Amino acid sequence: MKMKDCIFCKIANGEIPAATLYEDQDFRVILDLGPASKGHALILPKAHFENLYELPDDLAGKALILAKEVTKKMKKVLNCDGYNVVQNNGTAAGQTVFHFHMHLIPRNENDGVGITWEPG
Ligand code: D5M
Repeated sequence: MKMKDCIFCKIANGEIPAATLYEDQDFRVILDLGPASKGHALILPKAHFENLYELPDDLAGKALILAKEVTKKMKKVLNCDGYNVVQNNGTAAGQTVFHFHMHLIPRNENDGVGITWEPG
C-alpha cells in the first residue's frame, strides 16, 4: 500500500523522477541525492513500510538478495574495493525518511567515508 505524502512512495512508484538503476514489481533502486560516496544507491520497496520491523519477511529476503545482486554488478562498474549495506531504523539511528530503505555505499581503501554521514 502507498502512503500519501511519502516521498519514497512517490519515487518508488514513478510519480517523482529519480535516477533509477533497477526496477521490478516490488522494488526500485535509485541513486541517493546526498551520497556518502560516488554510486551510493538506495533500495526502496514500492509498498510503504516505515522500517525493518514492519517489512514483511518475503520482502526482507528479496531486498537482501537484491542488495547482493546490485552491489556485485555495481562493484564491477565502479571498480570499488568494497561496500557498506546500511539500514537505519528510527531517528536515534539516523533514519530521516520513514519509508524502509537500504543504503548501498561503495567504498574504497582510505576513502574517509564514515559509518554515519551528513546527507545532502
Ligand atoms: O536516509 C535517507 C536518505 O535518503 C539520505 O541519504 C538522503 C536520501 N534522500 C532523501 N530524499 C531523496 C530523494 N528525493 N532522492 C534520492 N535520495 C533522497 P536515512 O537512512 O533515512 O537517513
